Amino acid sequence: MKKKIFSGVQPTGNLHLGNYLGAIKNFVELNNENENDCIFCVVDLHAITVNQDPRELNNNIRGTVASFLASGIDPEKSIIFNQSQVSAHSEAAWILSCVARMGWLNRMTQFKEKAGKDKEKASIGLYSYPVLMAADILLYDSTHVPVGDDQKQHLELCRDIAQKFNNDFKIDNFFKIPEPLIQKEFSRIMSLKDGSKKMSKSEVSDLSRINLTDTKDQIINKIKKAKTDPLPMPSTIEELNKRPEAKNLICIYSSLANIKLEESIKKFSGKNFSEFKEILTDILIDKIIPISVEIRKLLDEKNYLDKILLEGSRKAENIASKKIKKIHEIVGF
Ligand code: AQP
Repeated sequence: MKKKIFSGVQPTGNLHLGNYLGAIKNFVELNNENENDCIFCVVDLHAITVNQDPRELNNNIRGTVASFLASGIDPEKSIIFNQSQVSAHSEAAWILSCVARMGWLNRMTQFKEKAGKDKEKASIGLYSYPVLMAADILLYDSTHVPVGDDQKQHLELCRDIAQKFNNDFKIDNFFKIPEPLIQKEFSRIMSLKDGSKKMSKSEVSDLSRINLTDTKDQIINKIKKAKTDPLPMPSTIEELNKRPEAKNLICIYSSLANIKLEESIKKFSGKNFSEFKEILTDILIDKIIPISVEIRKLLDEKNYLDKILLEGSRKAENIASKKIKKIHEIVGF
């Protein structure tokens, strides 16, 4: 069956190794399978759910496109565009927010984490973000959504919204019920400074993440400073599961080397972290530096990046405007 793939990335800063291993690596594989229709969206409407400097946001939109291209997404095969340029996203989000239930949204753990203790001061957009995400996916009749593990709950909500809309308006199968595509292993890369926290663009310390734009020296320095523990490298999965920082670094190695976790454990069992860190640094340099060099090159080609976004948004608009028209008819506008 032909897969219709949709996924989004927020232009909230430099893309990092977590975005790459959790999502973009998967996007590239799907883009390379010829039978798929892929749409990769720079979700700028999502980005403004927290404060953004307008000029930085503008640069980050191009930066995200540059990261897509440098990682291997081919704009001839996939649609690449930014969400704000296709108005159907905002419109569908409003209609779906009248279908989604407060109780469903109240369960979303990402809102609780991002809003923190000061929930009252969080934007309404941050709270209703998963409804906009559902609109993004459903407008394109997406069948599969490649995401990192942190988005699993939002995908479940999207499925619930689609089902409720189909039931409320008695139209079987109007919205396709999308399947998440979450990698079985290595779907959540953690901070280099704290193995219990997700690697994230918005984390203040740059030492917590490897950015896709990092230089060789930055990668060497960050891995040297990455948190470990005083014991030698673990020998079993059980042992690994009790040591979050060691686990994260071995997962990063396994994912980059495309090998099973068990194989990596066997390879490094009983070794010192310093020896392992050297090998990890080498593979990171090998895989990330070509991407980093290409991103820098593309960032100098603003017109080219803008042209890709413009062409992508025309193609996306063409699909989304038809779906939103049908939604209008169904709800009685
Ligand atoms: N640490 C991670 N490990 C695995 N996958 C991850 N993703 C993000 N962080 C990790 C996946 O990358 C895709 C794009 O994510 P996003 O930028 O749209 O939003 P996010 O999940 O909120 O990412 P950040 O880095 O944490 O951004 P900020 O700090 O701005 O909130 C998604 O598929 C996500 O699962």
